[in-house]
Amino acid sequence: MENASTPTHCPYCALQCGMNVTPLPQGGVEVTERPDFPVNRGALCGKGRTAAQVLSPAARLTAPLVRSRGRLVEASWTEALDRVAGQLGRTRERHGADALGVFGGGGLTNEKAYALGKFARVVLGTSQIDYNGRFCMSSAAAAGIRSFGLDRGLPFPLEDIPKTGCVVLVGSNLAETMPPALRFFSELRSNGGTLIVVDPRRTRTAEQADLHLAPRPGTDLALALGLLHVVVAEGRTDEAYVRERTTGWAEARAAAMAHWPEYVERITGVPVPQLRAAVGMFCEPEAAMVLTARGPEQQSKGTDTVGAWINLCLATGRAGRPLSGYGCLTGQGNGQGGREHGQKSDQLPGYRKLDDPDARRHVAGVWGVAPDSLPGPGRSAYELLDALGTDIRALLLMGSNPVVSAPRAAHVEERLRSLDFLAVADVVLSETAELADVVLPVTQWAEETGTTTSLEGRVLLRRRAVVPPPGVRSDLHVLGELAARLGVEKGFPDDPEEVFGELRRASAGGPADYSGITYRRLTEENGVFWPCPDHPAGTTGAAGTAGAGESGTGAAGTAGVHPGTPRLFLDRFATTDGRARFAAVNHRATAEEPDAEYPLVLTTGRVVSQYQSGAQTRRVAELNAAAPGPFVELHPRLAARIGAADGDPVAVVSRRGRAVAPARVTTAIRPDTVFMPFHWPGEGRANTLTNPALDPTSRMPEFKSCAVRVELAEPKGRTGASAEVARSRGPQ
Ligand SMILES: Nc1nc2c(c(=O)[nH]1)N[C@H]1C(S)=C(S)[C@@H](COP(=O)(O)OP(=O)(O)OC[C@H]3O[C@@H](n4cnc5c(=O)[nH]c(N)nc54)[C@H](O)[C@@H]3O)O[C@H]1N2
Ligand SMILES: Nc1nc2c(c(=O)[nH]1)N[C@H]1C(S)=C(S)[C@@H](COP(=O)(O)OP(=O)(O)OC[C@H]3O[C@@H](n4cnc5c(=O)[nH]c(N)nc54)[C@H](O)[C@@H]3O)O[C@H]1N2
Ligand code: SF4
Ligand SMILES: [Mo]
Repeated sequence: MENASTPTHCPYCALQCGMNVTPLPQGGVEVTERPDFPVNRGALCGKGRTAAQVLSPAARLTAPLVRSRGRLVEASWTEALDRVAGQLGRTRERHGADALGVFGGGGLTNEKAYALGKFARVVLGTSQIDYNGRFCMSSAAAAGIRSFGLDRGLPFPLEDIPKTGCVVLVGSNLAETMPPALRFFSELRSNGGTLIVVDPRRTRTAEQADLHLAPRPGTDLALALGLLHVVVAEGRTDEAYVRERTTGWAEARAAAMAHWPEYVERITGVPVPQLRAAVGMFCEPEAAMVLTARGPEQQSKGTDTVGAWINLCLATGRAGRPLSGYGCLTGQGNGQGGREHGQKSDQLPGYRKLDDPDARRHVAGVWGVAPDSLPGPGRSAYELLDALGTDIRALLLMGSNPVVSAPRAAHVEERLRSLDFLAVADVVLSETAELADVVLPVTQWAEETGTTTSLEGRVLLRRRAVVPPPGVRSDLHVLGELAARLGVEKGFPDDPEEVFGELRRASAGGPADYSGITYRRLTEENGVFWPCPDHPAGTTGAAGTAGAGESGTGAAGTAGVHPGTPRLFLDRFATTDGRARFAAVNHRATAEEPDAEYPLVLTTGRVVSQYQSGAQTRRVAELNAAAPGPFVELHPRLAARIGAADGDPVAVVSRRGRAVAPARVTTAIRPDTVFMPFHWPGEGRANTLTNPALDPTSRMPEFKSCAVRVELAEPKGRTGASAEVARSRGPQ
């Protein structure tokens, strides 16, 4: 098996493109096309194509590291694991279980996310676990649960997109963030459908659109309310649908009516004729969709903002109907599954709630512990990071690089440094791993088997395709060894299929029910959409999972097993009464509006050739050549005002700190807004500037808007990415 080509999936984003991975006889590993996977049909972006380079021992960690006299030095696995378990145990004795923190990631497989959540609650007994998905799509998840009773990013497969009439893409730059998915939108347009893109920048995605709306960052809520106002004023409400399938319309309608188009134009900068044009394009065809990504979600009002876009779908009868609906384009490789199986602070596997007594009983039963022994909900990701060194004394981190990716990153870095003990499991020496007391080098995607759940809600099997270098162990192995050292001998197997078997049982009967999914099925089918209970379709009435009957996953559907659920909500929503709930929302300002001292808005995001904190992709030469470093996108008028030419180093200053990067002068951005990608550490780190103001429901930080000023930077050398870091203690 391990000399042949193995069909598997990309390690990076939530599209989870299919690819073939082949170890080469002369050494090295090749990634090739895999046309049989319907989502990408063989197409890969540059990151996927070059992913195998990070498997090379030259790019990654191959031995555990422990801190000795201030420096990280190689150690044996026994020494490293003893040290982690010893420190966690001692910290717990001295300060209690909640002094132990655990931080996970949406890139971890379902098996790992499940095991990590179980490890925190059963072995450590701590409530203090959360993960980076909180920084990603948590606002859309919260809004989906509020309106539909269930959060699955896309309630339909991507293949439905070309067949609808109009798609509104809100704050997604998928031409750069999910390039192979652009095909679905080009097909939509060649089928006669239309694409509306809402983005403060004229991105590569916006260039594909029939209509581009460019609101000021942080004003999508007003925009959606304004569009709903026009819908009502023009008599385009679907009254029968609203009556039969929703509740809460009167209040939502009243809120929209208070948002006159002219008022909305003043808030957003989007001209009234464009609002009317958008409503026409959205309402005329038989079916239409709204898809959101990080633009509207990463706001301190992200949940309400997504709620307002869902309202637009509900008022026009465009949810829970064929080829219509609201969806969130989830980002990380396992961004969907990673939010379902218990690494979130308030959650148990199967998307169950930690404070639900029935859920506690069920999962405690599977885990063989008393329900009362399970801790309650803990802090959200930023709040957890902010508590490091005070309430939380020791942290185990798996699958995230917050030194680069967390908001107000210099403060987070300082909090990490103030810990008594930090252990990081990673494949590379990330900027966060550099601060650790123990670094555990782990196996990666192509070296291990495990499942991920794509942005479509499609559970997929990533297969082991190559032999890992000696010296690395799997995350599951690490958790098992730590559990044993902390006195829990059983329940943390190395074998991912065994973990998945337990996850199936733990998820059975929950909203994200995986109990009917097996590794065998996943090797035979191109993924299975959850919910997929362990009995044939139609034999129980799992709330809101209607539509199961018309699955498209093929063979298994006929064999007396549940076929999975590609399309949700067609008969009813997952609420107790089966109706979708309008969200009662009003526009409000961002947490930090521009003022005289900080007159501009900074927004942040991604470029096609780097992934997230860059920990993996900055180790690939071809990607670095394409995207060598940070930059500040600014309008020519703003550039002229501060005297900056294209390429000049400019300083962006916020209340959190100062970052310096070359200017990229372009008319593709609003003159009142600057943009920075967040993939790099050091003086160009965008997150030195960002505001950790949190959404009250989702606890999502406001990555997409903060107040800044921009000035020509002084000659290189004296900047330092942040005053906050300069004040903190040096390396341990
Ligand atoms: N190349 C690459 N691909 C990736 C990733 C990566 O790091 N690199 N990461 C993956 C992950 S985890 C995620 S979450 C996805 C993210 O995928 P996207 O959401 O597409 O990525 P972003 O660039 O963060 O944001 C999208 C757009 O939002 C716009 N925007 C900024 N502020 C606002 C606003 O206030 N309102 C609106 N409407 N738009 C705004 C930005 O200009 C940007 O073009 O990408 C995934 N794919
Ligand atoms: N300013 C700004 N900041 C942002 C965003 C933004 O738009 N603007 N977006 C936010 C979003 S959407 C996200 S998702 C976060 C992501 O930011 P991070 O959480 O930092 O995500 P990654 O950079 O993917 O970090 C994953 C780390 O885990 C390692 N890793 C990969 N696979 C495995 C594995 O299987 N096991 C282990 N143990 N480690 C592994 C990688 O090498 C890497 O070091 O950033 C957020 N930060
Ligand atoms: S689009 Fe996403 S899943 Fe596909 S190859 Fe690129 S990074 Fe990988
Ligand atoms: Mo993300």
